[in-house]
Order: sequence, then C-alpha cells, then structure tokens
Amino acid sequence: MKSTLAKVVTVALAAAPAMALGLAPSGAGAAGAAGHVTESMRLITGHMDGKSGWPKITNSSWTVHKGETVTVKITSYDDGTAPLTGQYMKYDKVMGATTGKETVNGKGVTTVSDINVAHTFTVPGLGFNMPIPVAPTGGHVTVVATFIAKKTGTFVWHCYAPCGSGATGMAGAMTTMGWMTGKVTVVR
Ligand SMILES: [Cu+2]
Repeated sequence: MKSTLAKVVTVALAAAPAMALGLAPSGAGAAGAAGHVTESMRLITGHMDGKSGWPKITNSSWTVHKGETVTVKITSYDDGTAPLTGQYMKYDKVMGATTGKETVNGKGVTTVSDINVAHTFTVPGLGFNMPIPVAPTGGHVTVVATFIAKKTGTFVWHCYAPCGSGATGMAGAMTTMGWMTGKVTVVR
C-alpha cells in the first residue's frame, strides 16, 4: 500500500510542470483527474500597442470546461496607476480564488492598495477578481490566481480601474471588447 500511495503522489507532482508550460489540454484529463488549465494574458500599455491611452490585454477571451481548475496568469507592463474609485473600490480585494489569494511576483496577497492598482481582471458572474498592481517602469509584474469553473455560461470580464479615456477614464479601451473587457466561456 505504501508504494501505491507514493506512486499517486509522484504522478500528481509530475503533472504540475506540464500545466505550467500550458501543455495540459482542455477538457478531460488523460490521467482521469479534473482538468487544470492555465490562461496566460499580457497586459500592455497604449504606448506599447500604438494606441495612446488604450491599454490592452492579449488573449482577452477564452473557453474552459465546467469543473476545471483555471489558473489565470497576467503579466502586466503598465507602469501607470488607475486608483479605484466609488463602487469599484471593493475590487482592490482578491475574490473567488481557491486560496483566497493571488500571487504578485510569487508573493501571496489578498489585496492591493487602491493607490497602487493599475487594472483589475474582474468576472462578476463568476465572483472572481484579481487586482493588478502597477508595474515598475520598463519592467513587468506577474499576477496569478486560480479559480474553479463551477457553472457553464458566457461571463463578461471587465477592468474596473479607470484606465481608459474620457473624463472618467471609463471610456475607450474600457468599453471595447478585446481591450479592457472580454469573455470567459465555460462549457460542459
Ligand atoms: Cu484596465
């Protein structure tokens, strides 16, 4: 019995590097375990994408399967802050993550101070939220959190930091699909 248990643990550990490399397929895992997928996104500035004032997320929409464990990894190059205001201030907290935390450059946190928020990745319909802190100028910050896709549907995500254009910072990229908003689709 002892050797059987050891083997199970080894298999579980061996699966982790494959997930990190994005090799884990969507859907039914070959090992019979519930799937684990990683969705990697890059958050670039208007300066980088050639549209001033229009920060953009790549891989803005993606599809996962119900029951899957989904790790969201956002690498942000945006060194400008967009402090949260009013009703959106609650999105300085990590919500819906399996550990209750996100990691910022590998360090676990439950919140990012409003003044240091550059963006948020918020999926209201799934109760999931990741505050994205400001990146160092010329560098980047990597933010990672994991949730379990518990229900099917198409869920729009938004950034709720006023990082766009217009008087309130809520126009332009903020209301344009593929920039500061996209879709998370959960299928059977
Ligand atoms: Cu934003």
